[in-house]
Amino acid sequence: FLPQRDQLGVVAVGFSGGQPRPGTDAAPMALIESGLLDQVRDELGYQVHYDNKVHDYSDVRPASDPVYRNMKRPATVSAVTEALQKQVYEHAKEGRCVLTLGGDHSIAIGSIAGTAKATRERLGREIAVIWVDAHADINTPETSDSGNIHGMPAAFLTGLAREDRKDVFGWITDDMRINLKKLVYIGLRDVDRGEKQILREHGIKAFSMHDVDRYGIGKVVEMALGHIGNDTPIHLSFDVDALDPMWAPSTGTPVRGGLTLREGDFIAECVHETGSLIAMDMVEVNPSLESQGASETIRAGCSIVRCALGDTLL
Ligand code: Z70
Ligand code: MN
Ligand code: MN
Ligand code: MN
Repeated sequence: FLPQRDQLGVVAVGFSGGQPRPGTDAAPMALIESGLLDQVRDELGYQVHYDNKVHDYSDVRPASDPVYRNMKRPATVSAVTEALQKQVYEHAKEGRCVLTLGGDHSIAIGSIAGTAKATRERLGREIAVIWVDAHADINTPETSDSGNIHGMPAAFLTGLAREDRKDVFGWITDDMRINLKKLVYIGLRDVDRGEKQILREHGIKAFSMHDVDRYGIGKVVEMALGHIGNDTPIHLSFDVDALDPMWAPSTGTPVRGGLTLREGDFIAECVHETGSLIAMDMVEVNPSLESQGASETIRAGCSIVRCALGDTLL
């Protein structure tokens, strides 16, 4: 069922509207300018399908966008992620592995919806999602304190959050949704009270930093992959704030006590080794924060993407 191993679709998403800080919109260009796609092409041997454009989706953004059901910029995030869903779907249905460069984490609504739909059509299979993050991003509009949609993508993707209005995620159909049993987290350490209740109530598999400390990253990844099962197509959604701020300071919500860069790379290497990676997101890099840490953070993001795509130490 694998995507053609050597074909990579790339979508560069210059979007920061899922949270309040500008800057994540500049991340795709920063990652690409630092040589990421050249390395993937020249060193890892992929044929890269990229339209040479960072999308800002200005053509689909609504003129006005008031708060709705506690969500900030709901129609904007909805329109951008709907357009992204179509882009990712088009790559994935050709059998390409798809790399989405964000952008804040709200964009995972579009990227994961696109791979879930394409994988059902191509292979008749449900995808699994490995969500590597300090945060669970599974607030519903009602449980969210912030109203920021980058704290909600997992809720919309699993159907825990639903909305009929077509211009506010009502475009998400069942074939784009993911199974709560096939979502697994690694790296959690800043989870809201309402989110903890959601994780518990639905028995969602989650490995926090406490588990990483207790078992070590090797065992945690083994357990995470064991939970989703062999031969399940995997979408890896990697929020750079899963890494400790020592390695990735330039992100909107740095949280101490995170993964080392080596642990982040290791997760990505193990996902690659399964042979089941069908798509990946790299999100929440914000080059405009912590100016002296921006290049470190960009390097970290590039390293994790390369590892997921098959860069090996030996
Ligand atoms: C909080 C909220 C979040 C990233 C912050 C924070 C969510 N749970 N996600 N930074 N990447 O606002 O819902
Ligand atoms: Mn996130
Ligand atoms: Mn996060
Ligand atoms: Mn918090």
